[in-house]
Amino acid sequence: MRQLVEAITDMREEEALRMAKELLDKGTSPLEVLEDCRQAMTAVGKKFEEGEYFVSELILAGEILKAISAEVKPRLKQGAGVKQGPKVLLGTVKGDIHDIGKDIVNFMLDVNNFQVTDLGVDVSPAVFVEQIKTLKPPVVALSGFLTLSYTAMKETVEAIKAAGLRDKVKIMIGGGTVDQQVCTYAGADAFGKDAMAAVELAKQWTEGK
Ligand code: B12
Repeated sequence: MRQLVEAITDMREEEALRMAKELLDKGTSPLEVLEDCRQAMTAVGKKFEEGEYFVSELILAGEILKAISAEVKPRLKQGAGVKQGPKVLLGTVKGDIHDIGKDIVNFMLDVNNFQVTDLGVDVSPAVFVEQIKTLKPPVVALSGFLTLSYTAMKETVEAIKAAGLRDKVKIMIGGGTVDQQVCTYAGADAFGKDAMAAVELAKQWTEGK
């Protein structure tokens, strides 16, 4: 597994994809493969901070991760079919275009039978509000990887409040360095450190409903 982390970190795109496929084919848990990807992304982020990698490497890392995610996703699916679970409205907040973490949250919720509406990236507070009115989801999930996104999360929560909808939804936030402090700042109900945490929170908030 260590080798996969290294292949991604060193930008050996084809090799990384081949390795990931081989691991999955021989029965390695898809979640373990995702964990390797996460570790590699942390290493890539560090190299970027240290000036060894540039935005082009971030883009390539994003592409490698998307390709691997596409292999992982079908293996996590426990049979397609009409989703009947509670609705979750998901999106990356305004000003932020990171979507890899969000996409993983999307498919983990999806395989756990939630009906996810993914609004994509750079989603303005007004669009979240509009979609809450239309879809009436019990859970809203905001993703963001930039420090700037904390403000966007706060603005989104405030817009939901201003629209009189705050008591109709539970709001979770996550992505990158989001923690309890950011959660308090943004006025969200909880933060989750990974996609499984998102699933746990959504279950907790909707059980019995
Ligand atoms: C790939 C990447 C990119 C790609 C994104 C591609 C894509 N399609 O997403 C591209 C190249 C586009 C990019 C652009 C930029 N990036 Co960038 N990027 C990254 C990188 C390397 C990885 C992020 C990632 O996808 N990680 C993989 C996922 C799987 O990680 P994860 O956190 O474990 O995900 C889990 C949790 O976050 C959680 N989660 C996610 N969302 C949610 C939501 C909820 C509700 C819950 C509960 C949980 C949850 O679940 C996920 C799955 O388990 C990070 C470095 C890092 N270490 O994170 C920098 C990083 C986030 N980027 C950074 C920067 C600075 C930028 C740019 C400003 C660079 C530039 N100068 O242009 C731009 C910003 C563009 C914008 N407006 O958004 C900085 C942010 C610094 C900061 N504090 O603000 C970082 C930290 C790099 C660094 N160390 O400096 N980036």
